[in-house]
Amino acid sequence: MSTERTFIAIKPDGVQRGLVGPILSRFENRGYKLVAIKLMTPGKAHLEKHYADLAGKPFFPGLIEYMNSGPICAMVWEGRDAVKTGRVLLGATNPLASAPGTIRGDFAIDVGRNVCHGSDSVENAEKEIALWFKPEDLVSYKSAAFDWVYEKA
Ligand code: IDP
Ligand code: MG
Repeated sequence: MSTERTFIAIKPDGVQRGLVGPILSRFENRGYKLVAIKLMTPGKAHLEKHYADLAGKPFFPGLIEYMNSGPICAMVWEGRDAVKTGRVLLGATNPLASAPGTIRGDFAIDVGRNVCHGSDSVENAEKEIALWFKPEDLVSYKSAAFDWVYEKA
């Protein structure tokens, strides 16, 4: 386990349904540190790049249309094991298979409206952070809660 950064996004349905605060709180409450946040509508080409691995899937055009349908709240969260634990906080891709207590398990029903995105590996997190943010968007600071969240640095 190590200090990692993960790319988390609140998708257009999450933003429109007023879930920015509740979703963000899950990460804050757990002890992760917010290092970048931006509300944006990046456009089709950017979204196709973000989901390039899924370009061959039958749901790809619908996925791009969904992601392009409104503003997205893009974030970077930092902390121990942030990538894997971020995925646990999100829940399963299909919200019907997500445990209650997870974001998708509490706020979503359809896989095509599953309110949030989270990087699935450290390597992909780095790629996604580079796609969505400029290096100077990532703020460097020590969280006041750090020594209360972690036993050892
Ligand atoms: P993930 O978001 O949990 O990492 P991926 O397999 O990477 O899941 O798929 C990316 C996104 O594509 C999902 O979050 C979901 O919005 C959408 N998606 C995945 N599978 C389906 C499907 O079978 N139908 C419609 N949309 C899907
Ligand atoms: Mg994925």
